[in-house]
Amino acid sequence: MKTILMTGAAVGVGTHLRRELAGRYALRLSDLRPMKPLGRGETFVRGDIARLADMLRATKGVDAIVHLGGYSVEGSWPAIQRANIVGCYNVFEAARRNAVRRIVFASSNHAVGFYRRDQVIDHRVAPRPDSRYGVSKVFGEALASLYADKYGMQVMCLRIGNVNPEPIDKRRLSIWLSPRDLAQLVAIGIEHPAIRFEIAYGVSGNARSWYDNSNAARLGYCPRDDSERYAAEVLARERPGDARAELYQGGAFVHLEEVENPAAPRGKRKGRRT
Ligand code: 15L
Repeated sequence: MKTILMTGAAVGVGTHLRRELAGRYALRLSDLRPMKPLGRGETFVRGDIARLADMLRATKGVDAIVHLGGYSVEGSWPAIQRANIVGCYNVFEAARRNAVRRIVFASSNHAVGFYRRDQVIDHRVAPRPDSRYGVSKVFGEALASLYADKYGMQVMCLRIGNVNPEPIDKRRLSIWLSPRDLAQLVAIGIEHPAIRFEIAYGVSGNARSWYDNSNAARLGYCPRDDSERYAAEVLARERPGDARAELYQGGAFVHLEEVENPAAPRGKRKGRRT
């Protein structure tokens, strides 16, 4: 059984993915926060991605890395820089030094969030980040490309939409990714023999998608879920939003300076306007 390091495993996407991948891989979980309880087949290495020494320890002896760690919404430049620029570099560099050749990188829809909602985009479009956070994801994709070309690493960048058991609003009807479809994409990134450097959209087979996800399909992705079955219910509770957010795929990231951060302590989660 392959051993997979999952960074940023303690919250959000990591929580869903642990459940979906249980029994299929031995999971080495890593996070800043302590994690308990662990499931069968899981081990934990506490580590800060902003410290190379921690990442050298965490990546030693694994078969592949699923890099979810970092700052997961728009935030201040120091926060983004530390977690998503320095942190991302450390994960790739530690992998190289420890001869780990496979990485699935959690990029984001916000790398291309300034495309309009009336456009359908594929994996070849130029990046149009909607935030400092989006810029950091473009940086991660560029780093993946460098490490693939220069060091022969095999990297799948998933421009993840929104992972949730159900889509939560109108925008997410277009970018929803169910946990089991997420797991399918990650498994492709870990297993597919022909991956060098790939970009794919991390979305389910949503009828309202803004993406031409043909690169994922080429690699064998066959989504099992479509947000449409939730559409009537989601649209019934939708309230009109900011006009800028409505126009662009990135939603509120195009105009907020800080976006509600689910990982922040309670009472400190709210977004801040420009
Ligand atoms: C993301 O990239 C974030 O990590 C996540 O927290 C959501 O905000 C998501 O995008 C989204 O666009 O819904």
